[in-house]
Amino acid sequence: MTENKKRALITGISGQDGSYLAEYLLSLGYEVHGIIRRHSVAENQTYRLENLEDSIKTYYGDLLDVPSLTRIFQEVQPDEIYNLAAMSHVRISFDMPSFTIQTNALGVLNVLEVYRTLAPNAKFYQASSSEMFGNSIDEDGCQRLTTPMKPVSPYGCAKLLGYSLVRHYRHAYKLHACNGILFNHESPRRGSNFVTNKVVKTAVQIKKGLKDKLELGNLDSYRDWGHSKDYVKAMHKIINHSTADDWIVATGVTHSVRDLCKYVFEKLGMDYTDYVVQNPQFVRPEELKYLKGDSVKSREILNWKPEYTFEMMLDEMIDKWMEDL
Ligand code: G4F
Repeated sequence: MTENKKRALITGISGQDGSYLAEYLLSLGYEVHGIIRRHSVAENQTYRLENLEDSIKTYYGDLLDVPSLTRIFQEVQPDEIYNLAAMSHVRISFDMPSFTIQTNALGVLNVLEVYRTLAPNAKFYQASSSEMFGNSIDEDGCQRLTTPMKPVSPYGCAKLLGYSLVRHYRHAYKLHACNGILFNHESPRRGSNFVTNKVVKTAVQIKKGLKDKLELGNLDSYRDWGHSKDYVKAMHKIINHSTADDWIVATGVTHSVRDLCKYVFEKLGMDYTDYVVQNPQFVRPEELKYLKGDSVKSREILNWKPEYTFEMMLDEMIDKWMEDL
């Protein structure tokens, strides 16, 4: 690794966003370092990074293990820190509330403290989430920076504390610490227990005669779904804006889970109503019903806009599963 390149440190580099962000930063000439957690099946922690093995440097660490963060920060001396590591599954956060709060809230505090003490001149990006809004909706049907945040899951509560800590550290210690409030974003690299990839994968399995039904929870919740590749570009614009601030990243278009099923099954020449059944196991104790983000500030000031539509993104995911299965 060379001396004069900008150094980026990505926590959660092995995730969907981490892997796309690493690729994007490499394409911009960055030196990319990333933190991965130990997993009992070694391949599972790096399969999204297979093509990047020779181009990035990874370190074992964890947001809850401050000595590991200290060691990594001392070694990397990052210019930009992207804190993407999290327990990212909302329904599972009801099963593991304590772990979720520790990782997604206390973990942010840990990384902020190490940042403040060891790399205060670096820029910091926090992966904040539209799940923080809960069921607050402005009169025009959108969520924006001024919409009250009233989370309805352990995941959302933890993310709200992380978001608040980033704002606090920015103001108290004059750090360049930013929040990107990202609405749902998907891709062929999405875990197959999130609804988009679960629907696409199972529909393809049904099409190929490998399964006969798709079990889902709530079909009537709405989400503003974008593509992860577009959203990692927004992260880079956010951290590099002249002033540290909070930003919404969203498409401004919303669809229900039912719309998603309808599109995917129709694309494969099937009728979703013949295959989709409800299983209470996938219904949440409290549901966030409707998301539609107003990202006008990011579009006007950062000059960011998504390239993928909902349909283009799903087509890409369908193609991937048609090839893989
Ligand atoms: O795909 P999901 O699990 O995503 P969710 O809960 O909206 O969270 C995602 O977006 C957040 C941003 O708002 C991120 F912060 C978070 O990390 C994550 O990326 O569920 C989407 C919708 C929900 O309403 C859920 O109830 O789909 C509904 N759904 C219906 N059946 C299901 C299922 N979700 C999953 N995962 N599995 C189902 O069987």
